[in-house]
Amino acid sequence: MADPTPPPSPPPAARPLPDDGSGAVVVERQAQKTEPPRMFQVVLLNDDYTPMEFVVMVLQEYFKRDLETATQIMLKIHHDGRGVCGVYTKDVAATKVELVLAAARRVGHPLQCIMEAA
Ligand code: TYC
Repeated sequence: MADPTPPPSPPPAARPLPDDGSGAVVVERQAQKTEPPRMFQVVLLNDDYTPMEFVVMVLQEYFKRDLETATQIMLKIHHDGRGVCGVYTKDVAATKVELVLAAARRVGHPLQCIMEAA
């Protein structure tokens, strides 16, 4: 009895590389297709209870700010209600938010840290 399943078709032939006859192989350039990654800003929010020193420490430890810049950012948050700590790719921003919230909760501070599209 005949086998009802047809034999598998051979794989499609590989597209030949361009050949200028010189024996050299030329690989064509691909048009650039990658977009730059979307960026996210990490924002600290003001509250009435988190000590200023803790916020300055967070800005130094997690956002690599020097003491003077960290103090300026902290004071901006204190006066304006919020301030940008840094701008990062999505995964890095999300990790920083988690680390800052964990550090604040460990010592009982209500500090709020969010990320938003830059
Ligand atoms: N407002 C707080 C205080 O007076 C200080 C503070 C600054 C808290 C920045 C949070 O993101 C913050 N102790």
